[in-house]
Amino acid sequence: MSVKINFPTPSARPGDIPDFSNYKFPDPGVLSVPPLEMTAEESREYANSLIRVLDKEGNAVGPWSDYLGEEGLEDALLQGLRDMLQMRAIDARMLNAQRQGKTTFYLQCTGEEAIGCAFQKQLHPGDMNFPTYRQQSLLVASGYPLKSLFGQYYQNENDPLSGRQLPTLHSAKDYGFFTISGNLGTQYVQAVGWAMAAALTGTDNISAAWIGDGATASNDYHSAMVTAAVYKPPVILNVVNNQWAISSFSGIAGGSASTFASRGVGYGIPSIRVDGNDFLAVMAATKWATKRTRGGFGPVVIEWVTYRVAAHSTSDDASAYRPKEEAEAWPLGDPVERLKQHLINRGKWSEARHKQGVAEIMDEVITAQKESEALGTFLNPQYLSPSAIFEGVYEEMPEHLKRQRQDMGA
Ligand SMILES: Cc1ncc(C[n+]2csc(CCOP(=O)(O)OP(=O)(O)O)c2C)c(N)n1
Repeated sequence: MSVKINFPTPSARPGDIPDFSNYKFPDPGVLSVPPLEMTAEESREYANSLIRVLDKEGNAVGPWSDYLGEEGLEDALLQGLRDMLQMRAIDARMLNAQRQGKTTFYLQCTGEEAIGCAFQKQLHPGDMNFPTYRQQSLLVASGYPLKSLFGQYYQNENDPLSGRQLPTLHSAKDYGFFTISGNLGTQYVQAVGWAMAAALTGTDNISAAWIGDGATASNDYHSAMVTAAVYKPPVILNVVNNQWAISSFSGIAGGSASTFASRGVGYGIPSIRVDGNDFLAVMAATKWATKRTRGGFGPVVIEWVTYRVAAHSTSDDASAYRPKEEAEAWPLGDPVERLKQHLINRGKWSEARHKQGVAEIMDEVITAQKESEALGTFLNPQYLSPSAIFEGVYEEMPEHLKRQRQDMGA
């Protein structure tokens, strides 16, 4: 007899038939809406199950559907569909742009659009997201100008950051979008700290921390969780479980042993698990979480269960580590198709209007992209003034930097 060690392996590798038989999802509509003051202990069922609203036919069912109410709902859903389509169009165009050498790097969020698009709409002005590189849908849904979005990807004169960040690492304080960090995990620490400051300074703003399933293995995630559990600041701790962390499946970060939401319970933080491909479920769960957090009931963990359809980034070949057909086999479907079907069932949308909508949105995106490309891309760079490197750090520029700027003649 010898001691043992465990090496987790995914259920399917390239060439295998995709296998999600280990994934047990409850039917839509079975979970109730808990009170805002729910404790961690009381949240166990929510942390192990899955909040779902849309059924297979695209109808909204159950208490979380009722929780959304009817007032303004159809307009919000139509807007949500538009936002998701715009996000998807940007993803498609930027993949091409990177392949053409117009930018160095892009990360698609295809398949995960519902999470950012529905979440953002429940926030108030002054709330702050601490996103990863895969939450650009928060920006899109906040009405961030396409001009600034593309400017950042191409690092041209429309880049609000003047080329000082990697393409895809946006920063947009006025849109509640804290500067993205390339170092995974740090956003959690900062979001918790920001929420503590919001409470200490007497605002009624909340923050939202974002992390991927893989990055929950980072130390920063755990220190942020302890701090949030102890001080109970107004923070929503989001874990986007899209099943893959580049070539590592979610089991490598502990996802086979327990759900990511149930870890929140272990820390003493009430936690819920939600179908991230169900726009209505995302909307309802976020409505509940923002009310709870803003209402002074402390932090909440949300695990969004989804699937990363695209490769990790434009530098990654996903076919090297997972079956090509895995995304299509994802049991919880595609967020755009599901919301589309729901709106058709409501009599608010049709296949023909959808086709037309997709084309119109793609046209808008292409027009904005071309306008941006005229100002320079990595293929035809139009260099920014060197004086830009001196700006944006100090409110009052120190003397020695003023002298350096003069020496550069900038
Ligand atoms: C601290 C740190 N370690 C490693 C990396 C390299 N890295 C970039 S993305 C990534 C995978 C992240 O996966 P996940 O958290 O699941 O998010 P996803 O990309 O799937 O959205 C890794 C390991 C990094 N950027 N920062």
